Amino acid sequence: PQTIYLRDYRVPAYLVDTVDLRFELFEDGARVHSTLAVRRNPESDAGAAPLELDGDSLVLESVALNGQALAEGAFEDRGDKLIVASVPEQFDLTVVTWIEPQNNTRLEGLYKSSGMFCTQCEAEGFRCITFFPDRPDVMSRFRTRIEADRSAYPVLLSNGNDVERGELADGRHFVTWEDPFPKPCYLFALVAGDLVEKRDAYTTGSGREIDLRMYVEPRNAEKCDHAMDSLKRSMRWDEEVYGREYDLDIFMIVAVDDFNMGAMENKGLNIFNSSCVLASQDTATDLAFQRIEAIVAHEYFHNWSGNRVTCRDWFQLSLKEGFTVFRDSQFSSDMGSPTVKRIEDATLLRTAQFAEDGGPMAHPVRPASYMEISNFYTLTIYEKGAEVVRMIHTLLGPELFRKGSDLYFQRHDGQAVTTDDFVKAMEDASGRDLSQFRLWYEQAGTPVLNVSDDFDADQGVYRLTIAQAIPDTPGQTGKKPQHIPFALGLLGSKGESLPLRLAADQGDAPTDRVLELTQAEETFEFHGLAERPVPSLLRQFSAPVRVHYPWTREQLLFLMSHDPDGFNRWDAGQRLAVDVIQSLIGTPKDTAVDSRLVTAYRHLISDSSLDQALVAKMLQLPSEAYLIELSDSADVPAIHDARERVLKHLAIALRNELVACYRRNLESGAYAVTPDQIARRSLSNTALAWLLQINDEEGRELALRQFRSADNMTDRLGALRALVNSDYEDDRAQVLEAFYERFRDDPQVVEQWFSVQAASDRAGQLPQIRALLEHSAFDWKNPNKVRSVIGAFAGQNLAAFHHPDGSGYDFLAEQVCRLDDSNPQIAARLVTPLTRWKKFAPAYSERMKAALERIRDKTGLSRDVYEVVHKSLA
Ligand code: B3K
Ligand code: ZN
Repeated sequence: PQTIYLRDYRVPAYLVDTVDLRFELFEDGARVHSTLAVRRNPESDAGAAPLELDGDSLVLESVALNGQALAEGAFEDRGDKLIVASVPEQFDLTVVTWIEPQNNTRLEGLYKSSGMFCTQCEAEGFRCITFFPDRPDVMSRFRTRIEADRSAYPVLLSNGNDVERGELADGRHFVTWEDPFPKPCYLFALVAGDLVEKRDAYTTGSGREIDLRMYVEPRNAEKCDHAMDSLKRSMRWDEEVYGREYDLDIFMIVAVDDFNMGAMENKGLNIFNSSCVLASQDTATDLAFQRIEAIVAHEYFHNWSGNRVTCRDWFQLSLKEGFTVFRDSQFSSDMGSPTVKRIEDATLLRTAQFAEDGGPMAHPVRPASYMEISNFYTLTIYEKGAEVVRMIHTLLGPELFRKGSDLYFQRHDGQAVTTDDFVKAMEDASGRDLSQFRLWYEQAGTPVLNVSDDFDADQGVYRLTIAQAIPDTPGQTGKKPQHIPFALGLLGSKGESLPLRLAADQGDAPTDRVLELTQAEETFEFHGLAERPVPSLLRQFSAPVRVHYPWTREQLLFLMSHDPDGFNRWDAGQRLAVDVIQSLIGTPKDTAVDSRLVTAYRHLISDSSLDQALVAKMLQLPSEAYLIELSDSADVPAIHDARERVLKHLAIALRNELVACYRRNLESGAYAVTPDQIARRSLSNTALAWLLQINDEEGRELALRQFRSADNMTDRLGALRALVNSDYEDDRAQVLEAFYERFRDDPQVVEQWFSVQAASDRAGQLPQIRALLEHSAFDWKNPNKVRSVIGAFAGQNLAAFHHPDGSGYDFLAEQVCRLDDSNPQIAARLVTPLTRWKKFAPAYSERMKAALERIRDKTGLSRDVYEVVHKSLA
């Protein structure tokens, strides 16, 4: 496969002003008639170059120029390109293609999912529908006529407004849609199916009435309310916080079961993975409710950050994704608990994005090259990209940031632009110089900050020295220092916040401030201190960096209970737990666990005056994945064992407190997804899980009772998970069986049922995983099922996946090869755990590498998997 480079970017030679589509949908295929109004791009120096259109898996039926059929020889069909050698300056091109949506297992372009037709065009799926200049800087107005059998496909949808509908012969009908906004073809969407419609309405700030519609399969009709409410909250929030109103008269959401990712922001017609939009108290967990709210918001926010202003090319993907993730995280933060949201974002970043940034696929937020763009929908583009925008927000402050986003939207409305245009708007609006800051887009790798300090008691001066270094990543060495906002505070011995008085300060000094790091090493002096303070570093995780500072356990315990910054309280607890667990790795079973950890957790569990949402987070021990990420030569079974020993030690020591905590947080009153109730359920389910880790009989009874009587999925699944992860084998079998029987007709719940088992070290050993793949509810064609078994096993059941005999690796390699033929995007995603082979102790890494080599040697490897595997082995 070819590598595409950013430096080779050229403006398109031809533009397409309008696209007129006619889809004839049948059971054995679809005929697509496409008429493009094409003209030479005045900004291109390509002159009278041949017209080149992209294509993929198309059967070309005819080509006509200005209505005249082109003779053989006047055009060339190379499969991936349709080339018309000589074209006038301006013309209409009509292309007719035949495609087979019913056989499309890649789920790119037009395909069928549980009987309905749907599309996924980002990034390069439109070329699987018809020949077209499939690149985001070609923006066109689309008119789409869909024809299909009326009884099988009563609902026919596309972007924009429905302008015409009518009957056709043979029981067929048609609907024509018109989207007044020019858009890149990756935002095109079509849906045809037998769907129920849920309607609602929203009145914008300027008084426009918007029709809100959700389309779902009839069995899901009762699972739409939460998404609809989330949508309305998102629309209001984007007006209030960004001054952005919705622009079309209709906003539609469709749920489909077979979908490669979470959802897609097609203009006016968002398409969602069912699991990211459908919810009811009985079937969705708190986590799912929150996820749905965030994804609905994310896709809605794309209407401005992505659709109205889009990307010039796919190297700029983070322009829309980083910014939109930042926007949705601000939204979630405003809707729930800001500290908890920040903890969740930082956890994802530190666990998974840092791992990506330290692995063979590391790439900058704005990559310089790729082979397959689908492989670049990554945590770096999305989450680190969002952190980069967040740092701009921190550096500018909310007012100037808003000025910057207003300028960005106003300046670039209707355009396809670059991340640099975004930064420029922020600079122009604020007057700040962000030239060094731009390195965040160009340099890959996670900066490491080494912090040291000393206290000059005579002068009352506390010196903080911060050195930054960015590790080498594939193709990038010798990196320059970056511009890093570093938030901090200093605490006195009673836990009071001390003034942060720099030498230049006059008047009152703040107790919380943001230092701006720009040098490889710099020292900050804080004056007027009577005693050596305890530093609270990188508050709110103000930059996506690693911080090393020689904290003592005493200092961490102190910060855990005194830091006014909730995020850093949590962080101190995590660092302490990491330190304790790490010190136990490879030690004899009876090695003592630091009793101070028990005391600290006892305090957390028992003191109900603490912020319970924060406590719920603080009680989660650092995950195995995070512990692996922190080590250089990971021995996973040893990490697993050390972590489990700490957990069991805490559970035994705090057994009575756990029971009390469980009872105190038992829900009373009607179920609601509020921060308070979420925290209560999280606490009671954590208590339950811990009690079952130590085979506590009372815990077992509580779990069984909760499983039977729960009125919501969070508690039902919490009990199920606790029992599945326990040694009570009979109970495990019984609750799994009962759960399945009750929910077997609900795919979203069955996915949960699969993943609870696949992620469990008790229920998810390899033979059991293989049995799950044979289960009648498993479906190789459904990405959610694949993720819930294979993805959960390799990504969450780490001790089983990293079995010393290498069987977990072989298993994954086998499944990747199997999926590569049908769905390369999903196959390439599944490879990820193996790509990290260098992180593991030699006995493991050698076997992981061998598994990668087996994938590499498969014949007919897709470009997607090829890129990931070859880069990992390089
Ligand atoms: N923009 C889509 C992702 C498309 C992925 C294509 N492989 C969803 C989102 O980020 O909103
Ligand atoms: Zn997005």
